[in-house]
Amino acid sequence: MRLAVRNHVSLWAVLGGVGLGLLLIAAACGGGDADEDTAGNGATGPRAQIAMISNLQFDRAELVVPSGQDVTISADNQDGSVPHNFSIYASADSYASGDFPIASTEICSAPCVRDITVNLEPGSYYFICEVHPFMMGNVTAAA
Ligand SMILES: [Cu+2]
Repeated sequence: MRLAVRNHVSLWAVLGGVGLGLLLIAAACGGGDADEDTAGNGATGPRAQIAMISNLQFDRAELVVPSGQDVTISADNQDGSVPHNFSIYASADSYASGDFPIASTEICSAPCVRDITVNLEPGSYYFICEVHPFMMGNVTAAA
């Protein structure tokens, strides 16, 4: 099960790299409508923030996002030079059973910021750093 998750993280890291390349292209060609786009990915709409801070922890255990629309979550790794990622799963059980995440950033070493965009039905979800599975919390999607 852990192997499956690790492979998946690698896949996402690859996809993230491809995505980053596309985003850089998009940024180079983009217009001036990205005032709120701190990561340069062209996304608009609601945003949420979470940070990885010193002593291997997130800056919050609860993240609330609007449901039923695209939300861009910025994961801001501020933890020295420590690698982290940010993944959302349907539940803790879903993570534990080796399911794929709903969304996942690549693993990057601080300082780095990585965005994911999710569109969640109302409800509770689980977030975790897959490098340090003790770093976790809940995402609540609410209308
Ligand atoms: Cu971590």
